[in-house]
Amino acid sequence: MKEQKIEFYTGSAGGWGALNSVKNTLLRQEIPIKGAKTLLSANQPDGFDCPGCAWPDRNHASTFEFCENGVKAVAAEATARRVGPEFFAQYTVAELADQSDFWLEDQGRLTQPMAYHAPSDQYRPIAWDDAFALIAKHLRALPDPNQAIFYTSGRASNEAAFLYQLFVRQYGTNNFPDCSNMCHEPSGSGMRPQIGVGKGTVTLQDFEHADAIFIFGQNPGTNHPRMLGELREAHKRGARIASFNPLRERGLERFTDPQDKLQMVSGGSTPISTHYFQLRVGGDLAAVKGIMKHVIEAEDARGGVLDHAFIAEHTQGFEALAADLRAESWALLEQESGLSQEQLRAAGDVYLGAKRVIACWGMGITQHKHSVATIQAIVSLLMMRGNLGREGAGACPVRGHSNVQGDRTMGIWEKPPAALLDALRDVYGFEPPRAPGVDTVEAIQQMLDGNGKVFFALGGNFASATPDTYQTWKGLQNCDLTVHVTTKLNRSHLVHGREALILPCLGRTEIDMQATGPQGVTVEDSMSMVHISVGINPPASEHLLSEPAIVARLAAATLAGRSQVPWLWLIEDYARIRDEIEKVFPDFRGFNERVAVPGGFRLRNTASERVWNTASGKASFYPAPIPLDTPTHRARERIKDRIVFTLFTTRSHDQYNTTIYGMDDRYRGVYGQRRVLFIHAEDIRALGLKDGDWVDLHTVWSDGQERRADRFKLVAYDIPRGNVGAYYPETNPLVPLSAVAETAGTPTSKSIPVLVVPHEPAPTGPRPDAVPA
Ligand SMILES: Nc1nc2c(c(=O)[nH]1)N[C@H]1C(S)=C(S)[C@@H](COP(=O)(O)OP(=O)(O)OC[C@H]3O[C@@H](n4cnc5c(=O)[nH]c(N)nc54)[C@H](O)[C@@H]3O)O[C@H]1N2
Ligand SMILES: Nc1nc2c(c(=O)[nH]1)N[C@H]1C(S)=C(S)[C@@H](COP(=O)(O)OP(=O)(O)OC[C@H]3O[C@@H](n4cnc5c(=O)[nH]c(N)nc54)[C@H](O)[C@@H]3O)O[C@H]1N2
Ligand SMILES: [Mo]
Repeated sequence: MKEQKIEFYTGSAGGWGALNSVKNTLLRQEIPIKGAKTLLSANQPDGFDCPGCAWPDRNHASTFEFCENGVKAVAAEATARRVGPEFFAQYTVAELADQSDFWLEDQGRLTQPMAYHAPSDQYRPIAWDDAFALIAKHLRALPDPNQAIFYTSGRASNEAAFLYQLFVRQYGTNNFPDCSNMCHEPSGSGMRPQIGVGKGTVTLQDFEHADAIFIFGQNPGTNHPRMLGELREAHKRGARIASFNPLRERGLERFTDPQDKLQMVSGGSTPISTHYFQLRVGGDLAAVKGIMKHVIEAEDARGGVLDHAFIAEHTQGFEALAADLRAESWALLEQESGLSQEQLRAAGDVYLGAKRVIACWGMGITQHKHSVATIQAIVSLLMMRGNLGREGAGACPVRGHSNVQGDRTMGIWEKPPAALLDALRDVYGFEPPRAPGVDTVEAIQQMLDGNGKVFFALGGNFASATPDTYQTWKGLQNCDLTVHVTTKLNRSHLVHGREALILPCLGRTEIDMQATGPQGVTVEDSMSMVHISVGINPPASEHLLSEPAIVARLAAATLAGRSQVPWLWLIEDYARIRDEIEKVFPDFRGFNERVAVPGGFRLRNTASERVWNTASGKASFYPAPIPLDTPTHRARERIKDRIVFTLFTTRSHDQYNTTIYGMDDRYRGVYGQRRVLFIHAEDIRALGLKDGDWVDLHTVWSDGQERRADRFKLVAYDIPRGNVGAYYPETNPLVPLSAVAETAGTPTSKSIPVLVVPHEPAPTGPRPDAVPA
């Protein structure tokens, strides 16, 4: 086992550390150096879209953009290791369930469809047609199609997602929980009523013109490394970059571009942030209000600060916002943000000093009770000076999964817009279900209630990614059938229904051969660019099917006699699927021709044209009171004699969501381990403990249920007092199902009230952790 240590990281993000890590990744996945060809094809016009993050490509037709974590994502898929029937014959499912998430994924690529065999508690091979027949039998037997649940993770291509939503709606339900429900749902929920689109308004070119870039609750050095290139260029141009984060993330401080030869040999690096605001967890709404209050006060004092023309022509609600800001107390803003009035005014001056401002945000904003209000405040801030719908300015929610935005565009949505349902009716001649379906948290509740009978997942790792882990597991185990379309073994395959299937699919890096030849799929990045992705590697096994083929064959088996859609003909040539997409979505007119251009095309974004698709035809300012009733506030009201901490859960540098690549978190100085708790040194003392002590975490919640996660090592860290941080998914058992963002339903994974107690072995009950250290 690797040495466990905590060692403060003094280098910049990127640099030789990144190159070394790539070398080790290739070795570990047993990818020969010629496998480097795979890496060089990522994000190339004739290659595949990187399955890592959704950050757009600088120039799709130029040289390879180096990205350490992109390499890890590609290598994880291109690994030489295999999990076939011989593997499954060696273990019972109970034995596999004793392994860590890291071990499970590390075994390699799945090669054949497998079915759960209860008498032996093992997975055994099954023929594809038999698998489809089994699912069809279950689905057709349900008295109500709403008893089936169809999850999606954001790697599915547009083509797969389009067929999937068409199939499921023809089958009869809108039950489409997806990873987006746990991710950027609040961005859409906040922006749609406010500015008429649920997506970011900027393009990569806007980053070349911005004078100031605000980054709220996002860790690009780990999760969107290619964004650092943009930030570095902006910094060199003299743009100001203001970061808001409870941790001083290395990637937001300094960066060495591994492609910059001079920096690499000279040991140089470029600073990223010009201003760093280390606010309190959940304090962003108060911080943004403080910045806005400074702007209003500047306007009231000297005038000429606001963009009055924009406000008059394009918006409504400004006076109410201004009145709310004037009345707000600095003391409250300071207390709730954890920043001083001076700091908030300094941030306000960065905003006022810039003609063009971009605001970016990530999970540090979306995973709170008041996330929707926070996002609307960020957009209001932009609008005060007309920083929306013009060059170099706008809103930039930085998406996670590489096609999560495209999946939503294609209709993977439990609350489908009427226009989509009308179009499906008109094009395909059936009446789609109109009632909304369940989101991710509601889906778990439905399974727990015994009313979710069939659970089908197009990708992802539902059992590990969702909140309230043991509740989720109970829900899944309550199902008659669970099915996972997947590339690698994960926890979700081991926490299964009475019957269960694992259906292995092609990854994006692989050649997808269909009747008319090799196929490409399309994806949409975080800035609404749609482009083609073509795999170059031979498939990991001859038995794999593509995701579109799996969906089409399942639809054909399930809807036999009920559907006019020529499912099997469509998958012979994916251009035919794109023709169907074009029939349903007007924005995709000329889809096949437009996507054939290297780099693809940008989908229309009305807000970036200052056209407001809202009820009022205008963009709205929304005044937002500072919430004083968050779960932490309430827990502190109840428990006065102990410290109630606010826990946020986050990603290490060596993971992709629930996929753990390794045990290091280099930029935060953590090596060889994951069960650590970042905590202020004074808080450790206040608890009567020492740095390095082992502790357990107990959620403070009021439903009488015990939620704990055990055995975390205290790491004294530069973090605000009263806040603690730890990695996801180890901490998911702590997130109550009922802790969700207002109006968006997103689990509040960045603010859980917890007690930190000295470690004691759990008396009974389930294993305390899904991922043993
Ligand atoms: N390599 C890699 N790339 C990825 C992923 C991955 O796991 N690995 N995941 C992908 C996915 S699906 C997503 S959604 C994105 C996620 O990318 P990010 O949005 O960067 O997600 P996190 O790592 O969860 O946390 C973001 C940051 O929020 C900060 N934070 C925590 N609480 C608060 C708060 O209250 N306020 C503020 N201002 N900051 C806070 C944390 O310190 C951390 O720096 O990345 C995508 N890309
Ligand atoms: N506590 C806490 N919980 C969180 C978060 C958090 O910050 N804190 N973040 C949330 C966020 S932002 C997200 S997006 C979700 C992620 O939730 P999911 O998207 O469900 O989870 P992933 O870990 O990304 O899924 C990984 C699995 O996808 C499968 N896979 C990989 N590539 C492919 C492919 O090409 N096709 C198919 N069919 N399968 C593939 C592999 O089997 C792998 O095991 O987790 C959420 N949960
Ligand atoms: Mo995400």
